[in-house]
Amino acid sequence: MATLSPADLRNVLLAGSRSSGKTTLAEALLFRAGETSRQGDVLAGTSKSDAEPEERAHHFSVYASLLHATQRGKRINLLDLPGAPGFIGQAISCMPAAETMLLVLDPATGIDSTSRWLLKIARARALPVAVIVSHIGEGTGSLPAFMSELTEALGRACLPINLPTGNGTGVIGCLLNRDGESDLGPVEGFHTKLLDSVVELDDTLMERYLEGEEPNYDALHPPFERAMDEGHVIPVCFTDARTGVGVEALLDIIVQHFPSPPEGNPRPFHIDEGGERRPFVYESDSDKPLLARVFHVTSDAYLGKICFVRVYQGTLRAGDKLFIGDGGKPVRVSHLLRMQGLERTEETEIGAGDLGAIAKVDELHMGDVLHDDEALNQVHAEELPYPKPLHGLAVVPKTRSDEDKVADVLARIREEDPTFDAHFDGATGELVIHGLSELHLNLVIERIRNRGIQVETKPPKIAYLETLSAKAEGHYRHKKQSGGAGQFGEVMLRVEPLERGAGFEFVDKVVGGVIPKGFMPAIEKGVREIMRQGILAGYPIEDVRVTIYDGKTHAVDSKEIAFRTAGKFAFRDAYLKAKPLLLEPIVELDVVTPHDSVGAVTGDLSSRRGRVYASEVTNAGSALMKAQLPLSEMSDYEPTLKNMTRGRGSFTMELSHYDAAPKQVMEALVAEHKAR
Ligand SMILES: Nc1nc2c(ncn2[C@@H]2O[C@H](COP(=O)(O)OP(=O)(O)OP(=O)(O)O)[C@@H](O)[C@H]2O)c(=O)[nH]1
Ligand SMILES: [Mg+2]
Repeated sequence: MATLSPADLRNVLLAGSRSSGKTTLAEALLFRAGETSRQGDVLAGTSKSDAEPEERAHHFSVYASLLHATQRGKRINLLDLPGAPGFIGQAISCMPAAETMLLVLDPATGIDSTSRWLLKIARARALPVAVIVSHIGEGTGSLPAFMSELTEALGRACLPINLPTGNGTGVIGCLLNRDGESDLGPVEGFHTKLLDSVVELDDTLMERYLEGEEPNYDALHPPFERAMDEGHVIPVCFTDARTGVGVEALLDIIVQHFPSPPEGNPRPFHIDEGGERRPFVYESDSDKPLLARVFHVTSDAYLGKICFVRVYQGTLRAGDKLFIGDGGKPVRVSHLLRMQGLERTEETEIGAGDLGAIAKVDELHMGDVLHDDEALNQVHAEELPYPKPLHGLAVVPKTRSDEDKVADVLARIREEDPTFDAHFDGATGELVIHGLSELHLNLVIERIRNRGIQVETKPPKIAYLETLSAKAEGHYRHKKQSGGAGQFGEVMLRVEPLERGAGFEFVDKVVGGVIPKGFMPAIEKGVREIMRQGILAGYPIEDVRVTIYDGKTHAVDSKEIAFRTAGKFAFRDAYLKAKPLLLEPIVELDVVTPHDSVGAVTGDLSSRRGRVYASEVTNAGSALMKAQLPLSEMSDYEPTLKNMTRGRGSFTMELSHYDAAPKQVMEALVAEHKAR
């Protein structure tokens, strides 16, 4: 496929809440652009992007898919993202690959908590947004109310660029056209509002416009595109992906009006030099040194690891030897792919501004920066705001061989998904996985089982922490001097609480060499070991300063193992005197519900030890509530919320902080630990 100039490319994300119509819209865009001969369908299992077994089984997206279509000689790269809140990690990792986020909204759902979360992240990263209102074929009677909800949520920058007509059987443009009637009223009013906003960014254009001159496309494009970059205009388009209404128009709008790679806000990179950090601005130019970044990772039975990359600057060529970050040794990139869902074609090169994939390079990982010039060794991409995985599940493989295979699959999923974690919990002997939601974890389990591996799961274990709330001293003498080589080590230490989140500090205050420096690492190792295991209830101990202030050594029998043991038990001695506490994770909850459910939702939250600290009702009748509550009280929240709100409530949650657990909770956990 031809390498296009960066100005002829458009990279867009299809984001939004579950079932808002992203995948169906992607199929419609591909079909209308002549890329496919039949429009695929999610329910029939024929869509290009929901092609993985788990997606075919459930009829919704689980993995981000990269697709492309050509319209008017320009290539649109589409990233179709899954909408369930548990998969938001993929939207976050794909954001740096695109110039525009198309937020697809079904008016029947309104602007739920996932959409609000996506908007917040996009805004914080200066990623321009356009709103696609889907499902207009189902009638446009409710659209005026929806439009006011939209303005309330996104601000006055939200302005239609086209409008539905004939009760959603057509669309009519309102940027370059002022005539006609739409389902939302005369086109002229919308045209004037949009133009008033756009010309504000160009003084000369503004003057001529005020004198009555209608600007043409060439005059309007630069300020329009800038208005999108600055968030001054958030264009709204109307579509129905089932009937095809507005789809062709959307293809045109994307290529004619939305930012190309050189026009869009540059995605943030920085360069670290001589201890200083300054922004690094790339140029969307295929002849410059290469700068690319991995934004998504998948695997394939035949090709192994596939890394999706965005080329920001320069050209990625098959056969090139490239540097990964400042990793030193270059790696050879032999296979470049252009993706159409799971279908792929080999490419010889991917130019600046374009998206593609690299196969079979094991050294490449999610988020890696690739380049071909040692001068770019210190260029780093900005950190992405991934939420912490909070839902836990213990996985029990059936047989020894399942155990090995599970470890393999989990390692692969960890590579692909920054919001997934898997680790072996030494304290409980359990293999524990963590993800963003129950659905997120269920799909991981399904993926394991789809590979013929047998596993059982156990209820989630909450990630409690232990800490202490007072200063105390501890002492332990480890002595084994009967028969054979002896062991001796004696440690006196002090423990004291540190601020929440401070972690661990280890201080050596021993004077006079009563414990030689060489044994300090062994003592620290012993302390860390027992802190990892926990003492009170088997959870890791955090936020503690440990000061070693005295001890004794034996000229012959003192060795590392003896001090490790002494350190461990001296810590235990001190810890039990230092008023230990259990800390529980508290989450920040954003709930969107119809306003008449506020009472029920609040009541339910307080029965879960929750505190609602903000509640606001929008003109459209939705209530936006903010609450904090212990993560342990969140089980079954999703079905309960759906029940209380006739299916309309939605929520997102993120870890807020850790707080001391109430006495009853602590006692129950201590008892549970003793019984194990
Ligand atoms: N009538 C109508 N139905 C639509 C439209 N868009 C999507 N649908 C239907 O809505 C359902 C969900 O559509 P999807 O395209 O899978 O939604 P999605 O946004 O990709 O969903 P997730 O991948 O779970 O986030 C399917 O049954 C579609 O056929 C539309 O514009 N009009
Ligand atoms: Mg989808």
